[in-house]
Amino acid sequence: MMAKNQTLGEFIIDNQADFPYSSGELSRLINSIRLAAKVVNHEVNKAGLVDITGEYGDTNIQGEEQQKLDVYANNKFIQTLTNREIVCGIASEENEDFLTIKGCNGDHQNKYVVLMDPLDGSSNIDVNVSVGTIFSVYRRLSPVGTPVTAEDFLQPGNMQVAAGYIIYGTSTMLVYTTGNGVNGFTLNPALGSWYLSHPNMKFPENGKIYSTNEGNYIHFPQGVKDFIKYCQEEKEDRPYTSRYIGSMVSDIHRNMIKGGIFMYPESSRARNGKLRLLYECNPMAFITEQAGGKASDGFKRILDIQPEKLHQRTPFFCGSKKMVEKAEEFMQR
Ligand code: AHM
Ligand code: MG
Repeated sequence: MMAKNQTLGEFIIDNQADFPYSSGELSRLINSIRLAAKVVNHEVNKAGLVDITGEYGDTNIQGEEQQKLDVYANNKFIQTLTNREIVCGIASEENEDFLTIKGCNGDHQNKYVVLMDPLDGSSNIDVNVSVGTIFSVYRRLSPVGTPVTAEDFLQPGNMQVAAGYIIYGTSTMLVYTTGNGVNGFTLNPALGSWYLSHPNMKFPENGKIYSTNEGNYIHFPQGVKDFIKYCQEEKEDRPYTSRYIGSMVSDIHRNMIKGGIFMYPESSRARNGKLRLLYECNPMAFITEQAGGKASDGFKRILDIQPEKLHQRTPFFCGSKKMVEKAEEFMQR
């Protein structure tokens, strides 16, 4: 049931029975994410006021320089998730290895692992452009009562029980799925409440926006070059519009509402592209499929890839079904 002006809290209670394992734990997990998101949102909004932005000095596992807000968001989400008796392990784009979380009795009774990119697109912070948080949730495979293992995190995306993102944009939204469609909630910052603003979100089957970093054109595989030329051709409903924020959450969020395709392909400089399968592509692919769209590496379904490493990268094509199919057609020629 979807009441008007429904808050996220009410929505979670109303829809608890739809969760794959309706023990209430997953609800509590989503609850802790919405809490951390509010705190991070508050900090992101202040970024222009206080001297919190800028390089932190540290380099993360990807060899990129971390900015202060990445670190802040990472710590905040870890802290909030750890304080609840739900999560037995967390893997983050900002940490080299996964973290093992013990319950308050020092045991390992908790059932879920969370993988996240605490602040994606953080190079956009300094210029006041939207950033996002991405999260992905799995049931552990290892026996309850034992410490988590790498296998708990290296599950294919089709095993996700929940995934979502927070977009810190002109308004702040939390969009998530538990495998039963996609719903979007907008934060009222004055009250600190999330309201159901985008029930049952769906990618239009086809679209007119393509989003990719065309500066890399020369390094793209021929299939991507040909698809881009197709998008630019004056024929039928083309040329399409090009829109690229450089903040994946925002690019995909816009495309989900308006219809479009987002691409971060492999290139002659980066054989597997840039984006991480576990922290970025799998959760966005789960949401995309739940919203009727499609997500692929150009050849096969993202959610069926068996991960081998935590920080594995993959080419990524994601968006309106027909557009992704068209891109695949060019890739596979
Ligand atoms: P990040 O995790 O270091 O922030 O990088 C991921 C971001 C995505 O949000 C975005 O789509 C992409 O990097 C942009 O990369 P590029 O500048 O190469 O186009
Ligand atoms: Mg990222």
